[in-house]
Amino acid sequence: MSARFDVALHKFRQQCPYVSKDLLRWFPGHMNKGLKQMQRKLKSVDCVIEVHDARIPFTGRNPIFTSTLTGAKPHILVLNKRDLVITSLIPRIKDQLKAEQNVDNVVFTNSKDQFCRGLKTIKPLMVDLIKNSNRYNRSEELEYNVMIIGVPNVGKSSMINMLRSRNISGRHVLPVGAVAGVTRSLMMKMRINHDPCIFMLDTPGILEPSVTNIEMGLKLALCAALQDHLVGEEIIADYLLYWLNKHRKFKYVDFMGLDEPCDDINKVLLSGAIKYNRIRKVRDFDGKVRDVPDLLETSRHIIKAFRTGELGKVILDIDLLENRPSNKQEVLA
Ligand SMILES: Nc1nc2c(ncn2[C@@H]2O[C@H](COP(=O)(O)OP(=O)(O)OP(=O)(O)O)[C@@H](O)[C@H]2O)c(=O)[nH]1
Ligand SMILES: [Mg+2]
Repeated sequence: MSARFDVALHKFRQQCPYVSKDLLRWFPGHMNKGLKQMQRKLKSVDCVIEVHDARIPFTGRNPIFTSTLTGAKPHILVLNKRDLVITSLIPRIKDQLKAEQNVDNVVFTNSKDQFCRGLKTIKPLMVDLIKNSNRYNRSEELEYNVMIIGVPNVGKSSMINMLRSRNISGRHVLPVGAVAGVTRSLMMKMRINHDPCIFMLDTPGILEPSVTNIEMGLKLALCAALQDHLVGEEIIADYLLYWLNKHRKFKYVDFMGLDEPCDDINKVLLSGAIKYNRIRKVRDFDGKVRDVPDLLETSRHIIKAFRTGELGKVILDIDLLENRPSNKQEVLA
């Protein structure tokens, strides 16, 4: 934290910015179709891996998964993008998921790091779970089918690409991308292991058809599970600013060229636009061209900085973590 300003002098919003639920609802046709295909495919699946964003371990998981897809099958919850979270909190998150949601198998991964220890534990864990499960109609089948599910953009396709053994032939890799909705249809079936023979089925990210909680929707938007332009970049940037101030995370102050923390998104964006020369030309009513700060581009800039970890590692769900640490400890983490 910078010594230039006295945090005690600042009062920050304690209430999440209000946003219409309509902006946070995104359930296009491909999700509806994908969900039905996934449900039909379930009888040929031996294990379900649910991938979610590690920055929101307690919110944003699609309840339709629990009610229709994960129920009777062995289930692993993979919390991906571990590189963006405060790792010292991982054991407590695991304990709480077990205690509150009865999730036994939780693995934290970084699907951009081929040496990630969490990634390495997934294959043996799923083989073990399948071997110890009742496979019903599939008990004679030698090959294992594993379905990867999750909300958009959490890293499902990236994870399958990483889990493929190096000795698997074929150079085909699944398309991945920073925008939600890259995988739009079921199901790329990809062999990831020879012995035992394991196939993974990639699926499109599926959100809940309706938003139950505005802050949960904003967290999903901030983690890029919805497409930014549908929610509005300036709205996402405002939620980010609210969250950073509330949790005393002040790396944005220098990043946006400010002298001290500020809770007004327009002032923060204006300062950032000047610092990064994000200026656009507009023609006035009298025909003269003038320069104005490009607040949309600057919003994109601060959102990207958050998503790449430049504004610090976070657990956006920190308020939902029981016996959470004091602000002082959080800042040091
Ligand atoms: N920092 C970080 N980024 C990751 C990680 N895993 C994936 N990504 C990035 O997250 C973005 C989404 O990855 P995808 O693999 O396309 O995610 P997906 O869940 O398949 O997305 P949809 O197909 O749109 O549902 C890409 O920009 C990846 O590079 C990770 O562990 N850490
Ligand atoms: Mg995908």
